[in-house]
Amino acid sequence: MSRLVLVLGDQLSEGLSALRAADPERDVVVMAEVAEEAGYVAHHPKKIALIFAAMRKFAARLRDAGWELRYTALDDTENSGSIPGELLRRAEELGASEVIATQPGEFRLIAALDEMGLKVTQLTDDRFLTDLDWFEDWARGRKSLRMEYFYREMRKSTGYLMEEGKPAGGQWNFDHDNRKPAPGEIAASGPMRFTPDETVEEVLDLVERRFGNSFGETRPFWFATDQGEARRALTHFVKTALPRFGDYQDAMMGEERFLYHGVISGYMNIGLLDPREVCDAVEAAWRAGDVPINAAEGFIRQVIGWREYMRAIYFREGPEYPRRNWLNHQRGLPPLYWGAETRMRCLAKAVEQTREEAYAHHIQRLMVTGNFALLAGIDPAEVEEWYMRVYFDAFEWVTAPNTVGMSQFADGGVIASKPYVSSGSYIDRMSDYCGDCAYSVKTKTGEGACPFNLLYWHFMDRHRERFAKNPRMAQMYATWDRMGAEKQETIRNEAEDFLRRLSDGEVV
Ligand code: FAD
Ligand code: DLZ
Ligand code: SF4
Repeated sequence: MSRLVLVLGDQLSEGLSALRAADPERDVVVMAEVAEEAGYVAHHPKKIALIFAAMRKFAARLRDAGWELRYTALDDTENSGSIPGELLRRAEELGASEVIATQPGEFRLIAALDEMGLKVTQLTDDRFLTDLDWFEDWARGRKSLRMEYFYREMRKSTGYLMEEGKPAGGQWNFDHDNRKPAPGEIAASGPMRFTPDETVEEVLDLVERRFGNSFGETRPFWFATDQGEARRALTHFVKTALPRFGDYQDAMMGEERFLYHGVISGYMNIGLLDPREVCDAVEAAWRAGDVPINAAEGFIRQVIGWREYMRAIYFREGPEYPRRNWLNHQRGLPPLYWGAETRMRCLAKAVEQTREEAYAHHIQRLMVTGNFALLAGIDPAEVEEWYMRVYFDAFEWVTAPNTVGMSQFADGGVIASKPYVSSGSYIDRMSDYCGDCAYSVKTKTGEGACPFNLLYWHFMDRHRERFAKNPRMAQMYATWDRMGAEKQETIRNEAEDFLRRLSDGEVV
């Protein structure tokens, strides 16, 4: 009797463990565009288009490779609307009683497969480099987990950028060489853009019709939608942007959306690129002398370090992790996150590019939209939902630890050793946003004061009990204490007034 082989929309890899375990002679692959996955959050239309187009092309590839396949398009009249529903329908149609799957990247779907009443084998997703049992052993007994130590283990076990057992360049981490401010101009053309073919056009029409009211522009659409295109995008990145990636990793520019970033996270997360091939390409460019060590190390650290670490934390912490709220932040997400008018140029530009591209780079996510949400005390569950909705690379295994943990400190410090908060001066140093802003970044209180300046101290003050003992924050509390009672009171009052106006829906 044939078995069903489930391939999800973020499992588009020929080497997927479920496909490896199956037999093309007798087993049938099931792929389905379903309302439940497209609707559990109102994803950016570009993300849905990327996934559906890539699913359709991957299905064609599997058929060409000899697999028998049942594909359900979103508009199919028989479509049951969910992954378990489609598996049950196909099981009945084909007389199958067993499903082979690669474990999904979200607890919700793992549980749904377990509970659906067919025998489902969920295999390890070994597209990731970290064995989760190994991570558990590594983590157990440590007082606190820090990415840096995990990363060193990953460097040793993968051998990336290692020379005779030692880190290339004599250091594990070149983070200090990754912090140049925004350059005057950019010497790269941005990510490789692909003209939509017939399949992509069909999907774009479908998405506009079914999801046109969601936040985000569907067109222009230029993402890679198959493995070949994604590989070309990777090669283009390594050649044109990677050499300067290290220097300008943290820089932000109002009119340059991509700077020297890869814009490949979405391709890795849905399986069009394998993290190993990405790191191989980066290491080869460094060995050939085409990119400096701070760029190669900085990039590989993100992929074998942060990306793997975030996933391992998600699975270790469990299904309740995305709902944590250690700081008890309760404010609703302000409409400016959905494009409502704001006078804060940094936020306006980050949200504008998010709406148009379904993309913002790491520092925009962490130090602009994330920083503001944390300072303003927004409910982290609403923040997490926003990130899930708006980015092309958002899947719970990676979005939750980045937002709930790294960005909002809602896990109480599982991921970050201190909250990622800053006043306007950090944004000013790393970007060209402030020059044209209605607020003045140099003004700390009073007329025109940058809201980040006020909110930063308000955050420190209101959470003093939680953070005063953190040695990494002691200096900031000493600065706050030196300000004197009168100045502190002014900051408190002006910050409260700003937060009240924010909650009242005024343009701030
Ligand atoms: P580059 O800057 O070129 O970096 C290279 C690669 O490193 C990325 O492609 C990505 O695969 C990996 N990487 C870098 N940092 C991280 C990280 N912190 N976690 C995981 N992978 C990382 N990344 C996602 O893939 N999906 C998300 O939903 C997501 N949400 C985020 C939310 C917040 C609040 C923050 C602060 C970060 C988030 N990130 C997320 C991490 C990071 O911002 C994106 O991976 C990166 O911006 C993707 O763009 P890029 O490919 O141009 O990355
Ligand atoms: C994100 C997504 C979307 C929008 N649509 C589908 C779909 O129709 N069919 C499918 O198999 N997968 C889809 N996905 C990806 C899943 O949501 C993803 O596999 C889970 O969230 C686990 O990471
Ligand atoms: Fe953002 Fe403040 Fe700079 Fe304006 S002045 S862009 S609000 S940091």
